[in-house]
Amino acid sequence: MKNLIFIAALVTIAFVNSSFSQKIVRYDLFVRDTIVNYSGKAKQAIAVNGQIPMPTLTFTEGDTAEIYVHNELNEETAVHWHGLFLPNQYDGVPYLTQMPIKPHTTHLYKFPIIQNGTHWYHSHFKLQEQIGMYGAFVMNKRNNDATFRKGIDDLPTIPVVLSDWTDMKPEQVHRRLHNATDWFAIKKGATQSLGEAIKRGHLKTKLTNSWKRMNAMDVSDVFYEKFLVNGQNQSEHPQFKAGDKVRLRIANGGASSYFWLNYAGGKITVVASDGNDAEPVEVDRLILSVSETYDVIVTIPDSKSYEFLITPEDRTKSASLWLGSGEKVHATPMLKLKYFAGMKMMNDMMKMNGNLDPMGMQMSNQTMDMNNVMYPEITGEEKSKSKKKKNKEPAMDDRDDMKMNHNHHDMNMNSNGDIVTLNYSMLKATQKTTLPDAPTKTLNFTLTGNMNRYVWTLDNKTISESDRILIKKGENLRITIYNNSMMRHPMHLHGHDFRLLNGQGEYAPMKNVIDILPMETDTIEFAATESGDWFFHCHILYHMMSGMGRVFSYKNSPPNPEIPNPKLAQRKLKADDRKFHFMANVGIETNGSDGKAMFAQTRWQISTMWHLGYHAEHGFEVETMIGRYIGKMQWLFPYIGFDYHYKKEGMSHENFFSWKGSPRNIFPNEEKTMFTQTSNKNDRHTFVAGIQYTLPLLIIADARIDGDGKFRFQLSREDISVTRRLRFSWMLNSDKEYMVSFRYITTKYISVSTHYDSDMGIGAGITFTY
Ligand SMILES: [Cu+2]
Repeated sequence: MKNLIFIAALVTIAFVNSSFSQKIVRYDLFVRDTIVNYSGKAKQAIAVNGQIPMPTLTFTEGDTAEIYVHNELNEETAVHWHGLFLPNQYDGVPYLTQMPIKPHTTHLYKFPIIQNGTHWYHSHFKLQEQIGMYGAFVMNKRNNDATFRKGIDDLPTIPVVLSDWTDMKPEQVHRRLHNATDWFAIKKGATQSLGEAIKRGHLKTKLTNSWKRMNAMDVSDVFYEKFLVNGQNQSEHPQFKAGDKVRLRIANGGASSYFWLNYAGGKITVVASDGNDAEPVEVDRLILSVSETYDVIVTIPDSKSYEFLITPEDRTKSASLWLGSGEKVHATPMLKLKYFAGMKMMNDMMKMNGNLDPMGMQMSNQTMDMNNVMYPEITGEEKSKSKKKKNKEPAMDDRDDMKMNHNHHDMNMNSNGDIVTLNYSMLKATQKTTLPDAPTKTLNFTLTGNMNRYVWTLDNKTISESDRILIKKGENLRITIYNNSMMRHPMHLHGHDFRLLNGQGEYAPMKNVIDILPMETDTIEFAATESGDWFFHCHILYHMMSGMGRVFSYKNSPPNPEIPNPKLAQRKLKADDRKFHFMANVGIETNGSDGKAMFAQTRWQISTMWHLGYHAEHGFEVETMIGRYIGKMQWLFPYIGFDYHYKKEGMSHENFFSWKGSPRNIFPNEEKTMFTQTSNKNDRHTFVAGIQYTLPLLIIADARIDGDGKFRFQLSREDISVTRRLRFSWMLNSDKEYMVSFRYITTKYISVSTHYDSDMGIGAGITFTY
């Protein structure tokens, strides 16, 4: 019996070998809810075949992949094969290339493997990628492949999947980002409050930053509890001996984290990017943007265990991969970012109209990293004015550092020696990559964003606000992208590799992700060889879900059998970035309760404010308004609303008992006309129409007129960060009302608060923030 099975197995292998290009490699992926504990707290996540990351799928070029996705979740899913060339209907983008996989059903992805290299795969459905749905997808070369590189392609390899873990539900992360709470900054120690600014001698920097209507400087948006390498914070590979070389196939599966890589055992040799071979280049470190892959080779120099250190760009924490066994050799840790130096740099680049100004510098291909001003290992440790008072003028202005680094030969230099950092201009393809002779269609995009409202767009339009871009099979596309936002964006193209025009001429490297730094202009080009609809988007998950992308649509494509109802699919696709997010602020204080609840999305906001006194004579007031944010910077906000106010009749000092947000006269002898038809009515309601504008220093000017023709002008500023957790707000208006308040943020949802206003007097209590 055993022999029979053996013979059967031999026959199967023989069959597979004889039909070389027909070999079918099957994987079954069981997608299930799971509970994980990365941070000391049990949290819900998604595991595939019981593991996070998802299992590494391995193929050889020429195979046919048959991947059965068994959706055992109680929600839909869809899986995207990142970087793969495949028929459009298997690309895995819900509502674009397929309908989502319904709960408790199985979906087959079947496509020929026609390339090789390190890629990865992940859920493209909502925010599932954040909680476990990412894994490595490795396609080996055939042994007789003409491009097989001895000493590279025959080394032992480890797939390395990097990721970020938050204990917060990703939907909550997304909601919070849109509501501009600075909870993540507090957790990261990146508040950059007035107090911290004064302590570090950067008051002027901070004020200039506010003057230019910015809140703070940061390189990433989300606070993460843990960073993971292959699903662990510390990953051990003791099997390597002194002198061994190992090839790491690294994919950044983080939802929104960039990762720095450096190694305790010496140089890192980069041999491929985004699955495409590159001429080997030795560096001390490199940064992986979200969704990029790099293949690197490192050597284990001695009989010790060497740290391959993985540090998120915000340098809040790290993860490590250990190679070899024995005494642990640590890699150089990445020192904390100098946020105020970054803020100063950003101030210099920011024009008053909200556009960035590269000041005549031609920036591209990561060759000039403006963030260098924040890196202590490049520009020196932060100087604290309070500690080194004698040193009146800092020895070197941060700006001078930047200028010194202007010349890109000096870019990676510092007094401690060279730190060679990989940038795109160092990538060179191993073979010519020139496109076929064909007509070229040229496109230009500007990457745009609004930090305060977390709006991310191309040319100030979200996916739902823009049409599909029609392209023709057989033509070439050349796309120039300028980043006019304050964040870097890893732009990813589905289903195609593009040439990155990086100065390597005919050997321009092929990639499918291009990370574009603020103020950089980069150009990519690709041959339109497919059919169907292909997504082009920022791979920061929360930017993509906010609408930062476009769809390239081939003209005259055959209908996609996976999209039976294109109209419905289109509507669903557009729903993502049109979503309204809820937020609320509820104060319970000794003199009353006031609060605000709102629904907001990219352009619209609907909100209700209320003001309730505890005593009957305090009365109450409710105002509901709807408005639309106008312009790229969204500084203009016209609105209409309805105001309702109730108060007991015959009150002698009503002026003390109305709300901070409403126009009430502080002088009892004056007749109130703002909301009153006549001054002695106790039940008043009126329409209001107004316009808000965000002034420098983030002061909101609000001019409005009500149904009785009364005009009011108001200035206010919310949530000035005094210290890391203390916030100060004020308001003043033409009805001679005023308000000041302090709020000390104790937890994610709760602040201790106090406020004084011209109507209600002083009060203290608790404010809930949702
Ligand atoms: Cu982005």
